[in-house]
Amino acid sequence: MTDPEWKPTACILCECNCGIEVQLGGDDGRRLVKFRGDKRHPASQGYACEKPHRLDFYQNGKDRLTTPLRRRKDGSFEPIDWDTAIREVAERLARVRDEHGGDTIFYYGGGGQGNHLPGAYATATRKALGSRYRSSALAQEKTGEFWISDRMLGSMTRADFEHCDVALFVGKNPWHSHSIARARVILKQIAHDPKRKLIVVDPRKTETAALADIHLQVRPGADAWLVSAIVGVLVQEDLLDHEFLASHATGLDAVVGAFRSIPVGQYCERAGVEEDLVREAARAIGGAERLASMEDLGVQMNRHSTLLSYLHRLVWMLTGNLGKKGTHYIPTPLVNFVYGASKRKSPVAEAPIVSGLVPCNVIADEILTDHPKRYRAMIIEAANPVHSLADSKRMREALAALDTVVVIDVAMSESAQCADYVLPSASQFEKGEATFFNFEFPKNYFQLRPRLYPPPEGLLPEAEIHARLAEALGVVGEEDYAPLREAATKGFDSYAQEFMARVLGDPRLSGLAAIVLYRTYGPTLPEGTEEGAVLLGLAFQFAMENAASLARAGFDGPPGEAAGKMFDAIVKTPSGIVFSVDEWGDVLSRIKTDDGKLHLDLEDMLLELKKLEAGPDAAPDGFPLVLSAGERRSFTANTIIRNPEWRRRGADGALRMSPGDAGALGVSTGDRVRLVTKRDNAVVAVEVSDTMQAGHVSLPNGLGVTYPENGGDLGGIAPNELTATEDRDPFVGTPWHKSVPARVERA
Ligand SMILES: Nc1nc2c(c(=O)[nH]1)N[C@H]1C(S)=C(S)[C@@H](COP(=O)(O)OP(=O)(O)OC[C@H]3O[C@@H](n4cnc5c(=O)[nH]c(N)nc54)[C@H](O)[C@@H]3O)O[C@H]1N2
Ligand SMILES: Nc1nc2c(c(=O)[nH]1)N[C@H]1C(S)=C(S)[C@@H](COP(=O)(O)OP(=O)(O)OC[C@H]3O[C@@H](n4cnc5c(=O)[nH]c(N)nc54)[C@H](O)[C@@H]3O)O[C@H]1N2
Ligand code: SF4
Ligand SMILES: [Mo]
Repeated sequence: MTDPEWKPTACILCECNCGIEVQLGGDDGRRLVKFRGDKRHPASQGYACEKPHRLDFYQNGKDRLTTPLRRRKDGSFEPIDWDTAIREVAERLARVRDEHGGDTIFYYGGGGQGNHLPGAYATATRKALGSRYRSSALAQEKTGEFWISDRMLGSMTRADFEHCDVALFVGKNPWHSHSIARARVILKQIAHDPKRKLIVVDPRKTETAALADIHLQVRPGADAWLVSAIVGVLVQEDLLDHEFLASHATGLDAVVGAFRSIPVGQYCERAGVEEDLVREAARAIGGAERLASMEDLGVQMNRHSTLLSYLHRLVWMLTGNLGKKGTHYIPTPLVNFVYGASKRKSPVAEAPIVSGLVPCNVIADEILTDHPKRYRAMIIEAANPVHSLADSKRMREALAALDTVVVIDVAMSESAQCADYVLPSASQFEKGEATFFNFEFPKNYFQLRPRLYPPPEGLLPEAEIHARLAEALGVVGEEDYAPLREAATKGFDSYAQEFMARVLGDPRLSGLAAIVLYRTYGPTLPEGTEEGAVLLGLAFQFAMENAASLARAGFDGPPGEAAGKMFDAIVKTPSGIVFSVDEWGDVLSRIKTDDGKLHLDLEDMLLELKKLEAGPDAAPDGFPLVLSAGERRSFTANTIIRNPEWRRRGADGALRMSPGDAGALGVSTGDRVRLVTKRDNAVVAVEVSDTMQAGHVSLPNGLGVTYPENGGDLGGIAPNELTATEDRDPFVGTPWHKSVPARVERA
């Protein structure tokens, strides 16, 4: 029977987290049976793509974990009860800390596309253990962008595609991957308006490229020549916004000097795109009143990725596209997790730490060594690094070399299969949950989704898991909680006062604030939102830093009061609230460099630019093709849904190949081929597609995961069985997954 009540929640399959409403049904009332976009959600406004209709495959997957597990000596797992699990995990991690130092306990993950509260609670466990190094998926995609952004303007930026007249996407296919709210609606609006232009840089004729006015079908891996040619045209044809640059930027002369002599024609040829088309695109960009642009994995997981983040920023900075409606802006997220490089380096590889994250590609190197500072234990939470990081085999080997691996997940992921202890968490529909991927402008929003129903017996939300771990580690307990619980009964004001004095004012407790909030304020919150308690601390911080934005959203008063009002609205508004209202005029004053100006001339990047003169490397012997390992398609969502049947289309996870390359090999759609890289090889079905250019093959992301009862057919192959950790960016270590040298043989 289906319950006709529509319950608000969110889709968890990509970072947009569109608000949706669901009806529950099935024998136990726990199946997600009907879906619609939630019109009350401030960002998605009723929009949803085809994927949330299949969310029951996540919620009721056959590989959901049901109890804590401990690895036996023979490698198999045995169920244990929670008390045993928490006690033993705490003891083993405490022993590693005492013998080798807390900084040898590495933390990976903290949240996927829809769940960022685990990472917030894990701060307490990490504090209790003295764990200092951590990473997440962001350190294999976004850290180059963060680092460059931080140096050029001291902040992150996003773009207002809804109001732009020229939209530029570089290595990004928003039709499928979204990343901007209501992507398909906005793309169609731009495409169908003759006064607006859509420019796409992608080696494939993607769904987005098919809508474009100008498709720059770059040779895979050759974007650096293409984007420098675009900047070259902007400089050489003087399409710069001199007035804007004179008041808001420094370093223009060095940049103009570097690009004045770029051989545009030669660079276009190297990029495989006609010079006339590149000039047309550059003129459209230079002439735009309002340009909005975005780069993503096509360049961020590719050769020259950090240089490309720099070149891409030059494109819109030189043309003055910041701080006006329809251009770029500096958002006010609830949590700012985008910042630059720290002075500290990773302990073994001495790799740069950007935004607090160790580059994913060095993690295995930091374990598989006899260096005294090597990591000895790892906590993996809401992430699947054995599948998602370069070189899965090496990652497995690294996990096997550790003293203790603890995985906190909902399903028996590839990473959980390598754990010593697996701690099963409530799913994202069985607890209060939220993400911090909110960067809208001028109105920014936040949604705390209440759970749809309690978790089954045996599963705990991460907030509870971390509270129990910290308590078992002996760093916090009833005596700390009691006065705060008492204050909570007297209302918000007295709680806030007591919290400031006892927790924030006490160095022993301040690092444990998340779980103190959960234990003492959580119980006062509306049913099903208890895990939102940590947001109270974040609301305080936001109120201290962004009082004006908060007040414009209706939450005014001194910081404590404004934060209290905002938090109250969050826990009582299940479809999400607008918590920050900005003005376009504020954007330029948010540039946080030392002199408040855009820094255009990054010396190391201009040196990198110079190196392009030598031209692209030749393909290595025996690998004539370029493999993009990890394309977003209609039914892919990282490894969030593991049952291959969830995919309505593309169930076999085929390798896309151009008709010419397929013809030369004598294969057609459905045939199986052997895909070979220097690291390994695998057999996969082929899809011959005229969206592909000759020499380029492409595999979907997130496939080839184990699933019970599928007869061993994983539905596609796991891309990182074929990738290597050393193929990475020289600056921030992001992988080159989009241009892996490869060859294809008949199977
Ligand atoms: N359906 C779906 N949506 C998702 C996800 C998902 O798993 N499934 N994942 C989410 C996540 S975690 C992320 S980070 C985003 C990523 O979103 P995108 O970056 O848009 O995703 P991809 O398809 O990996 O890569 C984008 C494009 O890069 C192109 N590309 C490959 N090689 C090159 C190259 O050399 N140069 C250029 N210019 N382009 C190249 C590919 O053809 C592809 O169209 O998507 C999010 N949205
Ligand atoms: N070759 C190649 N590799 C790639 C990419 C690529 O394009 N090519 N893309 C990369 C990108 S951009 C990303 S973002 C990463 C993603 O890779 P990861 O960040 O490792 O994440 P996911 O695959 O999303 O795995 C999320 C895990 O969280 C679990 N989970 C779901 N809900 C919950 C919950 O409520 N609590 C807990 N504790 N766990 C939960 C799921 O079962 C799953 O195991 O992959 C990257 N890897
Ligand atoms: S765009 Fe992303 S969050 Fe929105 S419905 Fe589609 S997969 Fe879900
Ligand atoms: Mo990602």
